[in-house]
Amino acid sequence: MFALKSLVTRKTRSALILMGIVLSLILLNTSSASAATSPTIRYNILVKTGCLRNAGTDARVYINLKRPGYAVSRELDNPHRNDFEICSLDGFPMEIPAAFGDQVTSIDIWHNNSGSTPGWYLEWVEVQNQNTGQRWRFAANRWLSVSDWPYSLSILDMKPSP
Ligand SMILES: [Ca+2]
Repeated sequence: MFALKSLVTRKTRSALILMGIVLSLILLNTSSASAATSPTIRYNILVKTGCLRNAGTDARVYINLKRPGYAVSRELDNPHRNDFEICSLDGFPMEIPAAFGDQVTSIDIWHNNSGSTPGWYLEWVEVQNQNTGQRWRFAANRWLSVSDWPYSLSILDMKPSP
């Protein structure tokens, strides 16, 4: 009887120790996983290229999303896709630090004038906050080109269209 009791206790004890090891492994794994992923907000950037002759570009295009005191800069590029072709609508998903917040008050957009006929006719940009569903439309309707009016490769501090 005594022998049986001590056997059970020993078994129970080893089972408890094993459970403890498994639990700490799970906890360790969870905490390292959450440390690796800092909080982000998902945005989507929609870009409409105009339908005028030579409106498309193969230049590299960049955007700043801005709110007072904070700007996030990204290149707009879908790898393995020819973006910014004439008349096309291109979407660019992006994750930005949650510290940026939910509101976009203005954007900068520009390109590096690379490739053949890099002049680009931009109709509009729409910034979509995927977390809140909010959207901001930025109307451009102009060339970003060194050879077409207003002879500039950038539009800075664009405000959303009313
Ligand atoms: Ca691309």
